[in-house]
Amino acid sequence: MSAGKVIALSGGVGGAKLVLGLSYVLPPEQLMVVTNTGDDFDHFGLRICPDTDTVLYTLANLADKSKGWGRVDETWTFMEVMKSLGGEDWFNLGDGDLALHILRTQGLAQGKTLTEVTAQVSKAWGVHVEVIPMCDQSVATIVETENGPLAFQHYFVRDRCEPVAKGFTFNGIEDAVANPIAVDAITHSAEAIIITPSNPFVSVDPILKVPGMRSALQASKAPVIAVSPIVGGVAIKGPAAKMMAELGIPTSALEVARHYQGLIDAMVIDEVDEHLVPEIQDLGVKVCVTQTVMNDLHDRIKLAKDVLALSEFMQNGGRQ
Ligand code: FO1
Repeated sequence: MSAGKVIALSGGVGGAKLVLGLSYVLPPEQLMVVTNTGDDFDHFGLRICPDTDTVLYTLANLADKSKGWGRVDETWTFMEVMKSLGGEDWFNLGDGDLALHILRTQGLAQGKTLTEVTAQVSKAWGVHVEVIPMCDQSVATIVETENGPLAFQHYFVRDRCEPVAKGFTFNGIEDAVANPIAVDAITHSAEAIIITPSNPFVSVDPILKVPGMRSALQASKAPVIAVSPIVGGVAIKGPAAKMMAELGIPTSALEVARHYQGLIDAMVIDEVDEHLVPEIQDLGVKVCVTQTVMNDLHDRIKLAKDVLALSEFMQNGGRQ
């Protein structure tokens, strides 16, 4: 494989799994992860960046593997005391995790960018893969529900994704600028762009909708490959399938391909969805069928290798 960069667009838990697999297969300088910051919010005066942190914890081997988010071996004294004081306790901030949010909030208050603070944390934790927030400006995902608009973490954590979703708004996105580090890599040094199996509507779309991002991806010579988060009509994790159903979209990998049509050159779908190959190909999208469910590290590495093999095939003229 040539030595261009593999750029992964990632949300939280699902995306981080494939990113970890990629980190085992590629030298760190060849991998860049662009993270969704639409989930970011302020809580107790602290700036929380769940998807970026999930990727950082995962790559630093500090993640709580059972939850997928937060730190391993976490303690919860802060939350217990907060609860005893009658404070808000719907969003769980572990004691160790708090240090990260405090450091970031302090750094931002001192005038550092989110990119700079993220690089500082990466360096401290020995994460050599470049983790780049999609932009440095504040973007807030709002879930339009039948009960009215909900800030993303209120919808996702507090209300457990129960309200019926009717659409999504990304507040502040029109004033945001695609991270220049990501755009430069996409434009000048990308050999593959991978849309990880994160939620297309609330994890990947914010990244794609930051002004400057989609045009950079479309202009890139590198193939854009999406991994479907929908397998056998259900989402591996999270509310993607529920959202599709509520938006009146059939819950299938074919619809994920349609969602990304015009942007992606190829798509990786699971073996159980093999029957969808002709219809996805009819959209002008090359398809690779493999096992996409990542139960353990072996699965993550295997899927990473499959995606990279597809990318190499596309670079060698397989592009439709
Ligand atoms: N997810 C939950 O389901 N419950 C929580 O209490 C929770 C706390 C939390 C704290 C820090 C952090 O970085 C992430 C956290 N998450 C929690 C995960 C996160 O909010 C979501 O997984 C993402 O925003 C969706 O990708």
